[in-house]
Amino acid sequence: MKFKDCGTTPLGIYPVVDRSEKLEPLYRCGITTAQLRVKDMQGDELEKEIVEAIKISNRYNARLFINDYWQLAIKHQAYGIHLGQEDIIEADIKAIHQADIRLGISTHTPKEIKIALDIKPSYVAIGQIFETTSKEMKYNPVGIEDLKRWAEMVEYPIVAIGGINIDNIELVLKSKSANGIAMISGVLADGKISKEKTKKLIELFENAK
Ligand code: TZP
Ligand code: MG
Repeated sequence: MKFKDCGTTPLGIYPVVDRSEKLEPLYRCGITTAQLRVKDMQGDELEKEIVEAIKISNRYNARLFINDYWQLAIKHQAYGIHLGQEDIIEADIKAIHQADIRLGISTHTPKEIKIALDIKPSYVAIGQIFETTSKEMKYNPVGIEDLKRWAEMVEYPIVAIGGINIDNIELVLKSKSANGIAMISGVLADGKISKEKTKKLIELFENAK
């Protein structure tokens, strides 16, 4: 059992958003990978949000990963699902595979990387690279040196996440360790998508290729 890959184009700048309405402005800037990470909805409201996000992403041919809600992602044939370490214990990994949906897995330590590799995922996310205020973290920041070292053990695309923004992305790019660079606050200004930041980040990513 091996999960589908994400194609030949690098995942690139990979925004993680809490609402489907944030996706279109990102795609208009040239973003090709995104994640819907909703933490405050349930029931019909949540399902509608997921359906809407998938619909917009399909329109832009973008690679949308649904965080956590793997049953709804299967039901609505999402491009991908993103799960954390606790989630992979509970989720039906086989059902996700059978639905032909890609799977990205979060990791924070070499031990977690090993667990993720056993699942043969579509990508392995490593974080938090730098200090982040967007999520409460159990571990200290990974930093660039460990990102480089750990990346060498992984034969899957790597997504670097956590505390990455316009001011420090060059450090991540210079490490040549990440196929995708995920961020929440890095693409925002006053809680809204910043087109200026997004375009600049894409430019920096493209120039580093
Ligand atoms: N997983 C690891 S760090 C993180 C998540 C969801 C938060 C990333 O947010 P930011 O604002 O890009 O640091
Ligand atoms: Mg989760």
